[in-house]
Amino acid sequence: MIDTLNATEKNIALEERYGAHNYHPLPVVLAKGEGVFVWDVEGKRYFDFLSAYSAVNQGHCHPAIIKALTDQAQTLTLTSRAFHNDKLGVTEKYLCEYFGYDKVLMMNSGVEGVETAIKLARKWGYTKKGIPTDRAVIVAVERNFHGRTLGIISASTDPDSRNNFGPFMPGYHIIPYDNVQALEEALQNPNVCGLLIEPIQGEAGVYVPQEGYLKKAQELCKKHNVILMIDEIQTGIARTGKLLASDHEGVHPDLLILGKALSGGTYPVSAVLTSDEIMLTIKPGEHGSTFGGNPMACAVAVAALEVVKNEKLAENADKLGKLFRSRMQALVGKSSIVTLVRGKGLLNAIVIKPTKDGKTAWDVCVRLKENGLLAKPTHGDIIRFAPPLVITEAQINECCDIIEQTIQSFE
Ligand code: IF1
Repeated sequence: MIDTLNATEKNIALEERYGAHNYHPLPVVLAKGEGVFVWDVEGKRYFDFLSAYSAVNQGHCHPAIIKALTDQAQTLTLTSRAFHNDKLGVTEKYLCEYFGYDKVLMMNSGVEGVETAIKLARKWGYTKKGIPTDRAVIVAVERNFHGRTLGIISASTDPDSRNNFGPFMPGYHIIPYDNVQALEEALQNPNVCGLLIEPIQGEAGVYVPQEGYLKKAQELCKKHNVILMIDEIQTGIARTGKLLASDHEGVHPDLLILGKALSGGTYPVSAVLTSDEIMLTIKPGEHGSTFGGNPMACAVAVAALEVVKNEKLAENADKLGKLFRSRMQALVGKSSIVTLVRGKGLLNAIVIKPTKDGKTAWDVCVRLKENGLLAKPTHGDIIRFAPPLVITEAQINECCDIIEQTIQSFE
């Protein structure tokens, strides 16, 4: 039976038969990536408008990052932290100077960075703020997304992320996002050690908080001696038109969490950056990871950040994001199914109202695929558009043409 299938169907059938069903991908099988483009197994080319959820900001297979990866792979890949190596210290210095912090702790996946942040906040809460043992509270917000471990889905308000995974980790107080009064009230609790927020809620559907929310959060955290922990795993590394989304409000997080594009999508690299006071509360043997900060991770992280700086990706994201939103806004006026556009830099989303015959954001994404552009819906009616930040003005306009023509085909 399998022999009558084409390459796309064969690959999908293998995943169906042998893989966990923990995703519902669009029916496309990718085989090659370069810059803003990906190609499927049938040789068809697409604009990638998801960028692996903002992990490929520098474009697929960026030559400078791939060179760093392959050179290091032929030299020294992993020493563990039982010994020093010639890459970690220089990379730690590079990261601290690049983002303006005293120290960094490198991990692998984004969620490991988030878990590390929570452990640091609690450790600091007990040893520096004097919170009674096992009473520390982390304030998080509704519709958050910080990863998939039990420690952090314990803070989730999304049924899909939590249902039937209990019992959950205690020690969270969940408040509404983008609500200063709720924040003021929550931080009164002397047992609060940290506030964990995204500067823009990506997975929730690119929710941009009101101007001044981050600044107010920083002021309230200072007032109540609480660590402001900002998760820039998806919004950071130039995605929103600044190096960090926090930069739009001039906010310097007490503790910064990075991931995804920190390696340009070539390797899992995450990092937590903070002050000596907070970082040094964790002593030798109290936290770690086999692969955390390994020479491969160090090599690609430096190369990936050099690309961001040298190719002025934040400036490009800012300029082309404004162009993209203005063209999408024009679509809102003309279309009966696009009801809203929102975002910052090249992290944007449109909200799709089901058509009269019941077509949804999913159907729009399937047709976008047929028209040569890959995007994925989130929470049913939202389509996130996040191309690699190396995209050109001509390509953005070509992609807006594709989006407009596709939307109009549903009218
Ligand atoms: C999936 C989206 C989901 C993140 C923020 C931490 C993490 C993520 C702000 C954890 C990861 C990924 C995970 C992936 C799909 C994607 C995602 F928001 F980007 F769209 F799920 F919500 N903080 N986001 O966005 O980083 O451990 O994955 O490296 O789990 O389906 P990770």
